[in-house]
Amino acid sequence: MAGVRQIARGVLTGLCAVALVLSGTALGSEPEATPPPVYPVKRVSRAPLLDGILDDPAWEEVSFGVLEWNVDDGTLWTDVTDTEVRFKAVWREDALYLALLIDDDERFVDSEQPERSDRVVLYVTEYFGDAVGRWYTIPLFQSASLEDPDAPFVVWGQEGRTCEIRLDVEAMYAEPPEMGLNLFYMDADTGQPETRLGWVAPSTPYETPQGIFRFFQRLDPSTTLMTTWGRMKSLY
Ligand SMILES: [Ca+2]
Ligand SMILES: [Ca+2]
Repeated sequence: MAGVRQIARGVLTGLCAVALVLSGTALGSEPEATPPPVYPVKRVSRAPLLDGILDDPAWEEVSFGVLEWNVDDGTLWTDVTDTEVRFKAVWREDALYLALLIDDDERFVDSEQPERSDRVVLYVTEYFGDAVGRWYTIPLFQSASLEDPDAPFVVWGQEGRTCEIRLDVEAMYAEPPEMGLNLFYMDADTGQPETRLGWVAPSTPYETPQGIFRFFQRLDPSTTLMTTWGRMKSLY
C-alpha cells in the first residue's frame, strides 16, 4: 500500500509541476484573466429528435453545463428555487444541437410583448475575428427567434421545462474546431424585476462574455447502434 501511495504521490507531484508550468505560461501573458469555460461537444451518429423531450440517446452521452452566473451583478447564481437552468450540446453533420432543462418557478408569457416573456438567449461567434456575434432571442414556447421569426429551429416540451434547438454552424470543421458561445436565460416573473442567468461570467459591461464550444470529431461508438431511434420513437 505504501508503495502505491508513494507512486500516487510521485504522479501528483509530476502533475503539480506540469500545472505550475502551464499556469506560469498563462500568468506571464495575462495575470487577471479567468480562462473561459469549455464545453466539449461530442459528435453523435444520430441527431436528437427535435420534439422537446430529452430522452434521445445522444443526450445520455453528454454532461450538463449550468447557467451559473447572475449576469447583472457578476455573482454566482444560488437561488435555484427561483430558477435553475442547465444545458447539453452535441453535433451531427453541419448542426449543433442544444438541449435546455429549465426549472423556473413561474413560467411567464407576455403574448403582447414576447420580448418580455421568459426567454432563452444565445450569443454565437462562429469564426475567428467575428467580433459581432449573432443573437437569438427565443421567448418561451416560440419556435423561432425574435431576430428571424421565419426560421423555426426550437421545439419546447414538458410545458416549457425543456427545449431542443438546432443551429446550423460550420465551426466543427474550423481549425481549431471551436466556436464562442454564451447562453442566457432571462427570467421574467409577475411583478418582479427580471433576473438574467448566463453560462459565462460577465467580464466588462461593454463586452459579451463567451465560453468555448469545442467540437470533437471522433464518433462516439456508444451511439452508433442507435440509428433507428427516431423511426422507432415515431411508433410509440
Ligand atoms: Ca428529443
Ligand atoms: Ca419566470
